[in-house]
Amino acid sequence: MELNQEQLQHFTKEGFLLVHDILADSDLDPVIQEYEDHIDRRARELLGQGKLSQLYEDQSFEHRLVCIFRENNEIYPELDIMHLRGKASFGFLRNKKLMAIVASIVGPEVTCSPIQHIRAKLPMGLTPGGADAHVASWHQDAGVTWNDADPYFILTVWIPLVEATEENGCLQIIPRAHGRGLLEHHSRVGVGTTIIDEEMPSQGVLNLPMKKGSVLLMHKETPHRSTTNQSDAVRWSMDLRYQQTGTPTGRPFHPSFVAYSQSNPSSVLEDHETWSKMWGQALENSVGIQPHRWSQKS
Ligand SMILES: O=C(O)CCC(=O)C(=O)O
Ligand SMILES: [Fe+2]
Repeated sequence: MELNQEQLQHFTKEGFLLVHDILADSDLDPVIQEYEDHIDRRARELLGQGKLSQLYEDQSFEHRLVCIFRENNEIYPELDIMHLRGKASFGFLRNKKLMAIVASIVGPEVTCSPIQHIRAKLPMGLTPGGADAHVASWHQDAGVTWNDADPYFILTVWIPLVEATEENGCLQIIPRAHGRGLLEHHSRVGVGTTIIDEEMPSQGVLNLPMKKGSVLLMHKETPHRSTTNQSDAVRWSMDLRYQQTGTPTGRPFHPSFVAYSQSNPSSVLEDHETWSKMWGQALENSVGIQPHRWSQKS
């Protein structure tokens, strides 16, 4: 379903659009299953190695990881799109319903940016090392690319895999704060890339609790953040970025690919193995490259 005029106007004016109930369980559950399968496989390994006391098989998607991590959290760094590189996740990046709404904003030639994540946002205090990369302080997504992408539009798509609530750390955004370009950010150890105090827009903050099946579209200049997960379950979500084919992603050292094309459908990358290999090689070759432009201060 393409976006209608009213929805497009809302996006242009507000810098975001919440599309309710657009994805069905059949769109999202293969991705969830892929993560459940990986967690199950790794739990069995940990059990075999004496690092886990039980499998917690009867626990839900939101709770099983919490039970496992209370004992051992070594699988935490594996849980993201570029690390797991699963077939269902790759397929979802080209999901037909998603491509229809994305193309409504980006245009008919769509590239999937490598700035893509699945986030298992843990209950506060459970992350290895204490700090949580999924608790994002105020930033624009324009602030996490290199400057080659600055002149170009990039669309962020944020998708909950379970209900996102204020309690478990849903997104908060500042509407109508886009259109002023990139604000000055800095990068702080343990906090991440953040808009400097002097540049923070003064408009009101909007909390965005979301149900599974809804999708948030966001302009790359819209300031947003998410707070800690105060619940006892994992807030699973996905955040993807799309842009017009041919424009730089701001992450030249990571692989992008054509996800949708009206003029040349055969240019769409459908081969899972090729995509997985591109990521594997890029991760090996990009060790030590700083993905953001702001140098880190302590
Ligand atoms: O998922 C979160 O809590 C923050 C994610 C974020 O900043 C983004 O998707 O751009
Ligand atoms: Fe972000």
